[in-house]
Amino acid sequence: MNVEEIRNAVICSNAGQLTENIRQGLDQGMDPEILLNQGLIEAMDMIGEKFSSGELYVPEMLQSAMVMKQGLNQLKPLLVDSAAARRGTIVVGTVKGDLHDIGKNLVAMMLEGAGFQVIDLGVDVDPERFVKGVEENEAQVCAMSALLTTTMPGMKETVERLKRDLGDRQVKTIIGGAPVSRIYADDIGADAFAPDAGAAVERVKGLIGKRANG
Ligand code: B1M
Repeated sequence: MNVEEIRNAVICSNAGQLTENIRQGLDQGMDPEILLNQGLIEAMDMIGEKFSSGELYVPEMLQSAMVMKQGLNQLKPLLVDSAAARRGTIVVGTVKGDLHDIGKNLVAMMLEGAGFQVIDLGVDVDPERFVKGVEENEAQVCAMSALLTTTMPGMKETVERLKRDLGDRQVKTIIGGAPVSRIYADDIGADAFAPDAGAAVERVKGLIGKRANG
């Protein structure tokens, strides 16, 4: 067993094979963090790139993300002081008044797949709950999704509330969803916009890097 076989099981969405590969890897004495970073996370990076370039579609990506999540659950108890928490914590939610969650779930799964700790606040999240979620979890990034033009103002309100209430904590914000654009993100002072879940992971990596470097 090697990490490539772990990656292949995720890419082929083969849940049974992945469980078996992880079990074998652990039996052989492989480090759980290597299985996570070079196996599961690298596989999701590859899937994210294929999705962004149009080689893969939502159903395949969702299936792989679910299989990856299962592998993550298998490894979680073995990851001493959580590699995910070290990489960064992201609060995710669909904004106030909006119940669409398929895209948001995809973004959350991909972020988790990339090794971040994800706190999913669900749907219909008002600005106060975003602020509370960021504060309570000491998150570095607040990620908001909206699918309705009528709920997009919830993003602006949340960006403003975060700046007002947590000013010196400098939490970064990223927004996305079908009606949302780069221009809108600039207009409301969000730090980043991503058109899809693969791009969201790349933007969040950039935001965390920027934050870490001050
Ligand atoms: Co609704 N709906 N819907 N709907 N629905 C849309 C969005 C709509 C475009 C359909 C249409 O009219 N053509 C339209 C919005 C029009 C507008 O405002 N521009 C619409 C409407 C009007 C409504 C209702 C008002 C209908 C009604 O009741 N009269 C109502 C509103 C309910 C509410 O939220 N308060 C409603 C309800 C629903 C359902 C409950 C039936 C269901 C949602 C089920 C669910 O999510 N659990 C639903 C669905 C399924 C859709 C469509 C058909 C599909 C949305 C979807 O899941 N796409 C949608 C039409 C469409 O998009 N073709 C539509 C797949 C998903 C993977 O894509 O969410 O775009 P998406 O996510 C992408 C990117 O946008 C990005 O990454 C994802 C993929 O990589 N992304 C991010 C998303 N969030 C991100 C965050 C990021 C970064 C990237 O960073 C944080």
